[in-house]
Amino acid sequence: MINEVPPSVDTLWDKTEDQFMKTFKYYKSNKPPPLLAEVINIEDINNTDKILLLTQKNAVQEDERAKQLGLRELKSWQLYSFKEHPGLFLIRNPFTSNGQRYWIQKCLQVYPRKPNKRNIDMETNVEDWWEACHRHGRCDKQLMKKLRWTTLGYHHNWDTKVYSDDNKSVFPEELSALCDVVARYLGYEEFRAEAAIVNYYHMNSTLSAHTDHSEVNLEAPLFSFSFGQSAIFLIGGRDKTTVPSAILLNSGDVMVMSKEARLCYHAVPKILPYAPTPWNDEAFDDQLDIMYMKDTRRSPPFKLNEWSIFENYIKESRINMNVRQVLYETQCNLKD
Ligand SMILES: O=C(O)CCC(=O)C(=O)O
Repeated sequence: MINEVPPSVDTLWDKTEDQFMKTFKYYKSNKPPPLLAEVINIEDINNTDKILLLTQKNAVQEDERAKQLGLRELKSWQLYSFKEHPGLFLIRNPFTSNGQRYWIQKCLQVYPRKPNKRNIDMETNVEDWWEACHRHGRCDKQLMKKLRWTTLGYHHNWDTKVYSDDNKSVFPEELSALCDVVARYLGYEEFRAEAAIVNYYHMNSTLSAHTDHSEVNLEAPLFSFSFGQSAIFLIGGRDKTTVPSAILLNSGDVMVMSKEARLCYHAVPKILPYAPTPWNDEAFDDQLDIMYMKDTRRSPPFKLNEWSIFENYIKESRINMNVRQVLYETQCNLKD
């Protein structure tokens, strides 16, 4: 008879607690680079055992704001769900090229301006980061690389993870409208965009495993918009014992974390080059100017012919706008 040796505490811990970290390390590795065969890629029809295409073209109600926000007609959107992750949805790039360019410009030129909060505030008090990066016709690559996040609306407190009514700025109107269009498409009529983190990733950046639980209202969905280079996005369960799925996020993709998926651990272990440049697919369209193209708080409005400096950034970076509702619909502030 074989005497079974009980596993050591270490081995047990490995099998339970550490599944998320193990997968994170696997995909983060450069030497050797990870195999991508298990990564769910909605552009690859072989993944049909893991994802479901949900789009019902006939039932979709168009939204007149879509064009002005750089979105395609809603009936052309492709909405996917994930068999192993109830509550997780992905809308495959619903943006036009002009739309991608518009949001990339907003994230670089407008959102990292004071009074919005940035990681660089610890070491510099530049008012306008993008302008400072391009002062005197030069490109300050060092300053450019330093920006890792900007917060909008209720500012995320990275230490306490608690929002405060005393620490918020005006939430950008156009981003709120964008989320409202996406939320209504998914049947959320009451969604209010109240806090956002804009994440800036370089080719070697990662985002470690975490849950987003600071919001009072955890029933509202979270909207995550990706632009530029691609990312491997990991999503697991409510603790780190579940082996996470790896999902490829490409420029323009919108990830929605709702219901069971809203509080799941997630992370970004790797940024991958994305060969297509969907921000360049169509000619420039100045009609996008109609409503949201002007920065209502400051002039002058965007000049699309300045696109090349934004393009140089996005060719080597990824931007993610991560938008949340903080309060319940009945609340006006955190004290209500
Ligand atoms: O970059 C991403 O796709 C995820 C960002 C994220 O998880 C966050 O900001 O909490």
